[in-house]
Amino acid sequence: MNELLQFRPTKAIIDLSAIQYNIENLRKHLQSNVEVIAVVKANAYGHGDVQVAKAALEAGATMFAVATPEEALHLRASIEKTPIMILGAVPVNFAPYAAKANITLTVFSSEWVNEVTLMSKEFNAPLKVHIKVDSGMGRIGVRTEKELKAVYDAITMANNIEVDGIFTHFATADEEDTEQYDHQLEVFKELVASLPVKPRLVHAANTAASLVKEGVQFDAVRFGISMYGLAPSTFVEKHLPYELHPALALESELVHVKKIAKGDTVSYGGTYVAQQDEWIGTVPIGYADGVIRGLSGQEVLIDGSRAPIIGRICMDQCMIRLPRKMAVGEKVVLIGKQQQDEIQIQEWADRLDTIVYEIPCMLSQRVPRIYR
Ligand code: PMH
Repeated sequence: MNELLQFRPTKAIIDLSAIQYNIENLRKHLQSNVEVIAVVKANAYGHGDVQVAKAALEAGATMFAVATPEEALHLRASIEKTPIMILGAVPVNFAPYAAKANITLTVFSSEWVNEVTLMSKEFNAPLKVHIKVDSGMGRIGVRTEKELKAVYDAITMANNIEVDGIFTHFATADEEDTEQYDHQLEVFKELVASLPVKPRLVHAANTAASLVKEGVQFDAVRFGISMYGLAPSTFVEKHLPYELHPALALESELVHVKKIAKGDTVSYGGTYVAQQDEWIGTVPIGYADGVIRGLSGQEVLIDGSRAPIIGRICMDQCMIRLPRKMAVGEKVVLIGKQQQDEIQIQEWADRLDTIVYEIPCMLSQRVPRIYR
């Protein structure tokens, strides 16, 4: 959206230099031949796929990962050459589009390969695939050498399909206990070793494994959450090899200020009752923007002080209790820094009893993303 055509003051500000800083530091941490696959699925975890991808490319990422065909095509419309892989299962009828647009697919079923083989004569370029190994995540992938061989052989028999990579995904790389992680790594290594030829790109590590584990970098790492400056878990946060710079801030402004009297109530249900005379500010952001009702009680920053969201959060607005009388137009920081204080995404995640990943993903399309 054109910044000049934004009238509502609510916005997410994305600092692309923070994203680049996080990638550049990852690259210093990795061995020099290890590639960085920037995970930009779900609109780059809510940060904006195209803008993040371009910034990541400048910082040295060599491939992008998304979740769906639609996400891949959306990115391909702006990114001409860099390989884009889809991490999820895709329907057979997407294969011709993938071959044409140089989109790499994830495969784990020989039936899928056989169906695609029937159409592959018409591909004008070979279809690149990465074989997914389910080493213990229990989501998608081949689980045994036999299943792997069946998929691999089916691809070898097809003319126009090329194994570009093989990968797996860890369920517990961000936890202190390494038992399941160790087992998954073992299973993956065994399955990779059973292939007659090593594919170009073997990859397993997500953010957590890339930052805190040894011997798991293989040819590439898939860097998601910490590209955006967020630690995958409190365990990883304690062991980070470098400081992360959060990329997202969420800001708005007061659109109305009033004094209410002791006993007055605020918002739906009248659940908030003033205990004394109070100054209340209205902020034009609500649950339709992703500031869900569970965030009632969460503080915001205003003129360097903390002010709580009071009463029920409405669809498009919420109210905060001000430390004193303030002017309409006063800046409100819901996520990010103001003066000496900062509200981190972790604080929201703790309040909502969830993980940091969910927070930027839940900021809706209505919140314009502004790039700095
Ligand atoms: N690779 C795969 C296959 C993924 O599913 C994800 C994240 C990543 C890499 C990146 O992980 P990171 O952000 O921890 O670096 N996937 C998800 C998910 O499905 N739910 O939460 C995160």
